[in-house]
Amino acid sequence: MPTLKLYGTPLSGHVHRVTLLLRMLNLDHQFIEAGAEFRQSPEFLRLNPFGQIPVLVDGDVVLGDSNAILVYLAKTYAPDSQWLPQSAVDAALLQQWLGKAAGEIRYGVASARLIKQFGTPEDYASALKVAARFLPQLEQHLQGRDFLVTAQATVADLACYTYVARAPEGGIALTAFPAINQWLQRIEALPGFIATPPLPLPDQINL
Ligand SMILES: N[C@@H](CCC(=O)N[C@@H](CS)C(=O)NCC(=O)O)C(=O)O
Repeated sequence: MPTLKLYGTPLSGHVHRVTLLLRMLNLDHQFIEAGAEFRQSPEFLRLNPFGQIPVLVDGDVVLGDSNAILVYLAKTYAPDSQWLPQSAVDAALLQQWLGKAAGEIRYGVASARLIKQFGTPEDYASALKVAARFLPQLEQHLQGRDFLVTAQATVADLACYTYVARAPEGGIALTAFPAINQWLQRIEALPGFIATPPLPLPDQINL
């Protein structure tokens, strides 16, 4: 098997979801640090013209986009496993949650963390508004469920995990969401789980 290469940074939630699946599938890989400057280099832009991490290199296959990489890894290295359910309905629901990861989660809790921790020029009020609508919806969905799509963790859970778990690093408290907290703990108990390095917590807002 060719050595898998993952370009990323340890603090990126998009990269972290891929790291989680690689570890949970026991796939050896080389982690290549790709900071902001390198991401603009011709060498990196040849790998991903969007200039974003993560990028996965698997032999001749070069893929950007964290959710696309999760699907590729599960289909290639764990077909017929819990990670990518096959029924039409479950596969569709999984796509729905990957969409939430790239939509409401990216522009809500993840945006708040980018602003508070890295000074990214995004709109904090808008991030809070998106999070304030989405987190109660997620809480309601998780009431009476262990995971987002099926009774076991899928790539959708990994895609949605990191930025929700790290919402307090963006100043958004999770204390009012018991079902979300239990879901986070279930993911943290999966074999191979590793956390992102913790960042200092700013003052917390209860949504
Ligand atoms: N949709 C992409 C988003 C990835 C993303 O936003 N990555 C950030 C780091 S967390 C990045 O590379 N930002 C640099 C940029 O957008 O120029 C994915 O899921 O991989």
